[in-house]
Amino acid sequence: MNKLTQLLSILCLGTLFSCQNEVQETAQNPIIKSLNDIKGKGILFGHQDDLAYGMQWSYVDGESDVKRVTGDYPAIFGWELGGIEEDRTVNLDSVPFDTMKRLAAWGHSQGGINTFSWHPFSPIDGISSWNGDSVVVKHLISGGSHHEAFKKQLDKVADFFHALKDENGQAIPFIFRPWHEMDGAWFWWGKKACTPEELKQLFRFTIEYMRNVRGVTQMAVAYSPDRNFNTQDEYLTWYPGDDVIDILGMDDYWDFKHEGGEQDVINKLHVVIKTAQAKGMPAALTETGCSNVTDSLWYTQKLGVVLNDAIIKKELSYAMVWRNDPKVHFYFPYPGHPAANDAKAFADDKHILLLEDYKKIK
Ligand code: BMA
Repeated sequence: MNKLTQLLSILCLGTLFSCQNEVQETAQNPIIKSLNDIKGKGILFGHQDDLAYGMQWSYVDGESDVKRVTGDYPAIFGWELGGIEEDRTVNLDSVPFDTMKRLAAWGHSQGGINTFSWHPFSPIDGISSWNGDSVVVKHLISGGSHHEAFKKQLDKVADFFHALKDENGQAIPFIFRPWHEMDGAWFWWGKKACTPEELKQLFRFTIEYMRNVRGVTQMAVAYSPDRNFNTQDEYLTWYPGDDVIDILGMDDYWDFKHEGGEQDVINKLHVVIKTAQAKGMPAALTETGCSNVTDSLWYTQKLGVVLNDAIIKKELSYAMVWRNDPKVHFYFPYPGHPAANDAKAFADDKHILLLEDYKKIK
């Protein structure tokens, strides 16, 4: 090959690769499309571990505390992967990963959307995620002493996602929401134990490794700091980049706890929404709730008030409450609980979409 042909073939290959990249980038995850399409038609309601266990039952196919109280399943099913990186068979909350896989596939087959959080044990010394003073992150990113060990953890998560298939053997699309609440001080990836730069590197590496090295392409990624921001700049302090993030979220339990705090939740969601609009992404209240639903009107008078705000009503795609564990805490009432009627009234609001409502609109 002479020099000119060599140069030409390099140029051709270059064009081929950049075309492939464009194709990959423009092939939109169906979840992102659904979450964008749903805006203004209603807000999808989600519940963590909904299909796995509840207040008087565990691992009964078809059961759900949301269904027991409202007559329908949530449209968003949340799951937790903590423990998978250590090859455990059950997660932090004792949910067997095989069962989780089966239930998530069932939720998908019914038309729902699955979202996965991940609170890993540190690959350095196995301490739990809830160690806000432990310096871990800088050892996991490129050049860090435990970078290779971290990759092995990511491989376990990628293996799980690859095994998440529908009845035809097709990969199930899902939301992945790692490294959340980084603006709080309770996780080893939180603000006390790493810098925004380190967190961004960790986040970027996680997603790039999963997508580019492990081929997990059916994944939409959510960014969800806790509620410690007031401005767009503050909200984006830890943001790893448009190329790795697809959904902009916020977790907020705290603001609901003080008198009039709904307005703070509304103001912060406005910041999330404005940022999401500028980026053409869906916005979500990725985690919220009132522990043990001690306020029997929390659903209509707190969460309902926030979700009925004019801008939020038009622009928010989903809101998810946390899990119902009788031994630890629960966030959705069960039949007979003082908040049950109110939660049903909340769910009956036309703008709040459970699974059947979502399917009719889709
Ligand atoms: C927390 C609590 C814990 C649980 C963890 C991961 O908010 O519910 O009990 O282990 O989430 O699901």
